[in-house]
Amino acid sequence: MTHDLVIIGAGPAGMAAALAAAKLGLKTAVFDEQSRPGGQIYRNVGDVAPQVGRLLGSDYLHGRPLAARFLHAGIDRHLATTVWDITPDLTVSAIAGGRNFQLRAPQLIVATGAMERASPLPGWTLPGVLNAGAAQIALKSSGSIPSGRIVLAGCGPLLLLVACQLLAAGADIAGIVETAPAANRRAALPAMAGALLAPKLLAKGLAMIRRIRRARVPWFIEATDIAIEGDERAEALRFTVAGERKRIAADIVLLHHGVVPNTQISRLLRVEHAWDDAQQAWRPHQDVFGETSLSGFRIAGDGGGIAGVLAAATSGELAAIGAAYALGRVSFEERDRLTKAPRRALRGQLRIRPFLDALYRPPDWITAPSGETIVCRCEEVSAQEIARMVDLGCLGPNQTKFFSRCGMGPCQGRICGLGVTGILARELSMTPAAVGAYRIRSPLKPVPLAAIGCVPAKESETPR
Ligand SMILES: Cc1cc2nc3c(=O)[nH]c(=O)nc-3n(C[C@H](O)C(O)[C@H](O)COP(=O)(O)OP(=O)(O)OC[C@H]3O[C@@H](n4cnc5c(N)ncnc54)[C@H](O)[C@@H]3O)c2cc1C
Repeated sequence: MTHDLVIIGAGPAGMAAALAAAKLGLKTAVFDEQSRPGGQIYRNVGDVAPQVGRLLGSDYLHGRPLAARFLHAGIDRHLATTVWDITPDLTVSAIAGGRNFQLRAPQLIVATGAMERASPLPGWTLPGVLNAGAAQIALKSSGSIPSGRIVLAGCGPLLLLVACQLLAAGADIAGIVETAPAANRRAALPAMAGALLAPKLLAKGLAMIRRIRRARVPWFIEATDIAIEGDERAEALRFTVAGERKRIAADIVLLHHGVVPNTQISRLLRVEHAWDDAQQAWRPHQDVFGETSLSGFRIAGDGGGIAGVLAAATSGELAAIGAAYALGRVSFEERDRLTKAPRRALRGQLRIRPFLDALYRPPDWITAPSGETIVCRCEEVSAQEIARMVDLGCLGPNQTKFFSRCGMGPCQGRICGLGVTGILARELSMTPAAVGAYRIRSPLKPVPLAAIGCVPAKESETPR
């Protein structure tokens, strides 16, 4: 084997893991499908135009030194490289520039982060409707903002952050429609004490609220019955607030209902997962060094549970220390000495989480949609069709594939998976944990047949 460690993902978790591994003398290869390091939060941070960097804010620019250190640490990087398969012996198959190659190391850290939860509601498949994160990606990657009147709808800190960043970029925001139910605030109260121990994060939240208020953007809370109107494309957002029907004309609707761990790889490798009720998502079982139920396979960052950027970097560091210990490069005592500070830091970084999870818990009509709303976008399967499958004897998400091809499109169930579990759990009066999740198979991402038809036999063929 040519490497000690393979890391997938060059976001804060993957970069921190790679830097810690390099410091401990591990020969590490890092893969990321983006052409630059940074992940979601620090996307393009090393190359962003100064004025765009300024409007994205100090939290974004905070990633610049990390990305620069990563690029100059002599780490074997494979950017613009998509991982599409991993076998239980930790052989990673990836594709770059149309060429497929494989690499295997005794330790693997998967730091593939989070993805936005789908927002299946009437009209969400119309042109002009995007995830809020997609608008942020365009801003970070090319400094561009959607043209026309924009309405943001959903819940979560990222919704407000994107609103502030778009306002700073001069976008025309016609309204913000929050969907977090009133009960969330009551549920979040007991977690307030933990949040008060994270005053900087609370202050950032309050600053975003002040920024939006100053801009006098029409702002609605506790909205229900949301639907996007339009024939050929989005024309308006309709919703109900305090029993009153409302409508905001819009050219672009940005939806967001929080982020959830990207568990495609951990599902592919069949490691144990648990249903996290607070985050309404699955998370893989891990020890403090990120190790899963498959020996040598570790997860770092938001892919192991949503905890934010600082915790992502800390968990990357811990996973690298765990890998070095497993490889015999550090002693038991050394490992414990090295992990004291990051473990303490991680406890602090997680304090605000219960408060945020309770305050921004998505409404039931998003986690378990109903009616004619499309849930599986790839195969165009509606919520009521999925519910009907229960009457036909369908007991779990994998059976929905046979009944309707639901989850079998190019996204491999990434978008619809949680919604299908939610609908089945409601219809069967079972918990999501009992209903289960899609069984994920490779390829994780669409790959050209021509590329995988010529898998190189030797690791030496790995492109540098
Ligand atoms: C769209 C979006 C925008 C976000 N914006 C913010 C923000 O502005 N501020 C904030 O505080 N939090 C933001 N978050 C939350 C955020 O993801 C983090 O807390 C933080 O980036 C997590 O770091 P990470 O290293 O775990 O994962 P990420 O930063 O997501 O990094 C994961 C990396 O893995 C790579 N990857 C994934 N799958 C593969 C594959 N198959 N092959 C190769 N590479 C792969 C990705 O390209 C990515 O670079 C955002 C989340 C999303 C989904």
